[in-house]
Formats: sequence, structure tokens, C-alpha cells
Amino acid sequence: MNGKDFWINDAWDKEKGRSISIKIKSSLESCRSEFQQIDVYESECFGRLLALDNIIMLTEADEFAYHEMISHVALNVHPDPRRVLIIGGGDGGTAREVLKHDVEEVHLCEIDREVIRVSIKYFPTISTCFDDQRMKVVTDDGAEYIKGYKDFFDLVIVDSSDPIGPARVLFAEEFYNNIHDSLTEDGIAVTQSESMFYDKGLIKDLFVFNKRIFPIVRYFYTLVPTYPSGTIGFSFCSKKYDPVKDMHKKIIPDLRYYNYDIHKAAFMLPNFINQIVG
Ligand code: SPM
Repeated sequence: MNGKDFWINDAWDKEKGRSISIKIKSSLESCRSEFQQIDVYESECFGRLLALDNIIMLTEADEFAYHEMISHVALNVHPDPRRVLIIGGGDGGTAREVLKHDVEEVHLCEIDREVIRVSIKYFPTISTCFDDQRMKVVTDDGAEYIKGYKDFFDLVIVDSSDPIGPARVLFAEEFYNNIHDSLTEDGIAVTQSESMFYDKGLIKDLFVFNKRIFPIVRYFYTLVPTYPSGTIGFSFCSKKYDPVKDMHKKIIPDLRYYNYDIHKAAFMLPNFINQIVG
């Protein structure tokens, strides 16, 4: 940095010949964990930023658009979600949203304890979940942890990083079979499924095998300016409930992105992605 302009680019996308850049004011922490490079920056216009292996995971300015949508859509479809598992999500943002509902227990299984540590230290408005009595925090490989549960969770949320490095196994068919088995008979899974503009091949693969595993599989998306293409999507995998027809209108306080019209609109897809997931 040293007084010069410093920009962070999404490393994975840069390799593919495209880039979003965010101007950085200062580096707050830079460390190498057992699994990955972890960086926390103060950015010029998005607040603090967390990057894993030089790929942007979140910024303070737009994280709500991601964390609200990965959580509240399914929590407003399942009539009575009691037990929730979050795989990944070590920053705590997804759990913060889940805990706004009347849930009994939330298991958070993050492979990298250093992600939890830096999130508690540098992102206090995001990592609020870690003091909640309903939380069970585990540092383990989510792909292994889920094998210990059968017919147990009402909702499984996979808040993963990209399908490279430690999160690669979280995009495999075997993992989704294990998610299916861990869910109760009317359970739902929501999984981070990347950009409909940039990751069509990945989304196609996910939908081919998930349609064999779950009776109802849909793609929905949210808008996040600091992710490549400005949008990121999720797979909605359900044993019983339709994400739109079975929507409930629960009262949830303090939301900045999610509302009932957004819930429905998020499943309305452009033709090019409908052809892949439809
Ligand atoms: N709790 C926030 C964690 C973020 N999880 C999703 C990050 C996905 C970033 N992928 C962007 C695409 C880059 N190739």
C-alpha cells in the first residue's frame, strides 16, 4: 500500500480474463491458515472486506443482500424450522439471519477456525451469532460432519466459498446425497450456487444430479455488487415444499433486502438460465 493506490481483484475470475476491482485503504490482517490465505481490508467505499485466497467473500456494505437471501427464503417456506445446519459461513452472517427466526438449534460447521477468529475480531456487526445460546459451533469438514446426521435437520444451508480449495467437495453429488439424508421428511437445503452469468456449467451439473436427488429443485438469485457479475444464486432443494406456492409471510425484523415480493421475484429467471435449470 504505502501511499500508492491498491486494488483487490477477484483472483479466480481474473484468471478467466475478467475482474472487478475494489480500492483498498489499508490491510487490517493478512494470515495463512491451515487451509487458505485470509485477508481483511478496509476498502474505500464498501467498508471492511474479507477475502479468502484473494477471492472476495463479503464486504460490510453489501453482505446483507447475500445473507438475507441465503437464509430467509427457505425459513419463510418451511412452516416450522427448528433445527438448522450451516456449512461454511464462518463469518457468522448467515447464522445472524437464521437466528432472527424462532429456531431451536443452529449448528455452524466451518472448516477453518481462523475465519471465525478474524470475523469476530473485525466484523462485529456480522459475527453477532457466536454468543447466542442456540448456536453449536464446530470446526470440522462439513462434508464429513453431515454424515453423522440422518433425518435430523429441517434446513441445511451451504454458505461455501468457491468450488476450488477446501470447498470443492461441497459441490459434489455425494455431498448432496448426504444433505438429503440429513434432512427431515419435509426438509429444505439452500446452497451457494454462484453466478448465472459466469458459472453456467457448474449450475448445470448441480441441477442434473440434484433433480435425481430432490423432488423440487429451483434456482434463485440475489444482487451483490462486489461479487463478479454483480449477482449470485442459490439452489433451493426441497423434499416437499414449493419455494413460491408454499411461502409464508412471517414477521422478521430488521431486514434490508428480503421482502415477500423479492422472495417471489428471485425465482423468476431469464431465459438463458431457465433453459439450464428448468
Ligand atoms: N458468508 C459469506 C461467505 C461467502 N460465500 C459465498 C462466496 C462466493 C464468492 N464467489 C464469487 C465468485 C468468484 N469466482
